[in-house]
Amino acid sequence: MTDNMNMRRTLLSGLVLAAFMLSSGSIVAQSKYIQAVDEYVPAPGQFTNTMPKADESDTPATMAQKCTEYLANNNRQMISLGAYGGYITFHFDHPMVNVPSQMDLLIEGNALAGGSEAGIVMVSQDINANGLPDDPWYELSGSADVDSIGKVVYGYTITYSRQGDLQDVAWTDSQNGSGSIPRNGFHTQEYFPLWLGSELSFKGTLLPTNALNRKPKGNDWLLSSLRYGYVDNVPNADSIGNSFNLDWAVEPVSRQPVSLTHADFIRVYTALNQVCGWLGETSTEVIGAEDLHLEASLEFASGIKEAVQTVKGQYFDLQGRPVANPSRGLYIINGKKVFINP
Ligand SMILES: [Ca+2]
Ligand SMILES: [Ca+2]
Ligand SMILES: [Ca+2]
Repeated sequence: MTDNMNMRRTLLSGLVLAAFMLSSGSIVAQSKYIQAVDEYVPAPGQFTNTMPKADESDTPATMAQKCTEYLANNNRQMISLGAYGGYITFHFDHPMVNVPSQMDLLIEGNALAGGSEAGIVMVSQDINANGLPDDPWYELSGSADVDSIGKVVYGYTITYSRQGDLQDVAWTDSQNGSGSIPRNGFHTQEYFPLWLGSELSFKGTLLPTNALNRKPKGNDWLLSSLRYGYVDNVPNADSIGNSFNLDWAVEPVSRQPVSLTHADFIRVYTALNQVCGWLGETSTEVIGAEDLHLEASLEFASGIKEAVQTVKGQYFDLQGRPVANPSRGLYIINGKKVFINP
């Protein structure tokens, strides 16, 4: 297939931030690093309320802003997602294109060898073109899907309940399990996220526990790395081990593969529910992310923009998809936004 045909196929199937393009007039994308954090919803944990620092006066908006300051422009300050389910959502200053058969995204954590605190990556497209991560999400399938068949729980849910100030945090889950995130002597602050009330639920994929205490009478924990496809799973020096491919996208529960031209939003969540003695709960950490092919992403975005703005007489929806017979709503034609009321 020629490059032109590839581009044409991309144009026809592509979903883009049309509103962003129209308002900016041209694609101004300068950075391969995170532009901003949209959401930070950590689970309880020994680093929660300290990475970043939080108190009762914080809100989802102030916490997202703090996380943006930590991660944007490759600032590389560490964010902890807490125990199972805790997540962060971020975006680049452009749609991140899926280059077929190539890794698209690098996400770095703080894993040491033998210290995997695996987190799962989710991706989403801004289908409703409102600039918010309120659209369907897909997971990037990692090696547990093929290496641990029958041991991964899909559609797992957990609920954490704050028991009072400075108490262990209790949890129950969809497997009839219960337990707690225990306090320890190293971290004396409240472990339940202070700006998020007293009950928190998360849903996702639960990986099989990876921790082994090599000295049962002492405390010598090995948290084995998975083979590929997880954040905070291998040291950052292993760039391939910290890279992700949009080709791996699947429906979160059915695991049906999904073909994505690009992603507008990226989410990472802690995918293990385990506590390891003095190490405490397993929590994924994130220090940054990078679009591995900025040039291709920009080419993708400007190709769509050109079609939307220069193809005459064709209606496009707000995601840049050509529409033959528009029903009632907002469309773009001849480079202008119009309201159609047939
Ligand atoms: Ca790819
Ligand atoms: Ca949206
Ligand atoms: Ca970690």
